[in-house]
Amino acid sequence: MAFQPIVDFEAGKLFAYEALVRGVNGESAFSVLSQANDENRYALDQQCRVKAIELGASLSLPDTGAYLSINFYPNAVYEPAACLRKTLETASRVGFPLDRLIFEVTEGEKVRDHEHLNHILREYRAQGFKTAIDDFGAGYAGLNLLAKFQPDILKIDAELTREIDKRPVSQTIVRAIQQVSEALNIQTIAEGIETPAELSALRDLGLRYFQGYHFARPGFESLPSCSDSGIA
Ligand code: G
Ligand code: MN
Repeated sequence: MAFQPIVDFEAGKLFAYEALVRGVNGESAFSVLSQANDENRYALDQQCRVKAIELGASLSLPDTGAYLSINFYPNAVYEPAACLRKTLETASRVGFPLDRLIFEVTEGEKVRDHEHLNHILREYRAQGFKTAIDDFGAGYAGLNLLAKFQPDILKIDAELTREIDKRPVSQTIVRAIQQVSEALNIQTIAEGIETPAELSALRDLGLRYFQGYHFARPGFESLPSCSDSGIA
């Protein structure tokens, strides 16, 4: 597992660390996940969560004041309550506070059944976890999913933030996403920030939370700091 910071730029503090699965030789999440099939995807998804929470606890992540954000694959979740049992057991075994967990659902995988995803997100919320829609603007779930379920957090896809300082159309779209989110009381995180110019353009659009190489690359089995960017 690698961990990448998400910063609260307004408060000058770390907001969360996203746990990202890595191969034994540092292969990307995409490479690891594409080796799973319909039979073992559920077990892999479970194992990733267990590992993220165990490692987060052993790196004293809760002491940083940041949340731990875990990705999950909706098609790997059969029955959310049963699926969460192992997560809850792990958190309790290693002493990881449950109110410090965020679950991100990625739209990258075609969501076969919106009702199923809606059901999962509602169950996670009922358990007191924060919920996030990942890669918003890419993939399949987009506005239809948002109309059905309003998560705590929307993560705006890196494709939309890439060189946003030079792209008036992206600015218009992100401005609109920000307005919708504010009206729905949803926090937004801009993903994939690589340059000061992107950060500055997004700050002008009212964004507060950021993730990307500009702040820190994912740290393999470590919690990178963002002190170079003035983040405590
Ligand atoms: O789909 P999701 O947003 O969870 O994917 C996160 C992936 O994006 C991670 O594998 C991470 O290494 C990568 N990533 C994070 N920040 C940046 C960035 O600023 N630029 C690029 N190119 N990739 C990034
Ligand atoms: Mn993610």
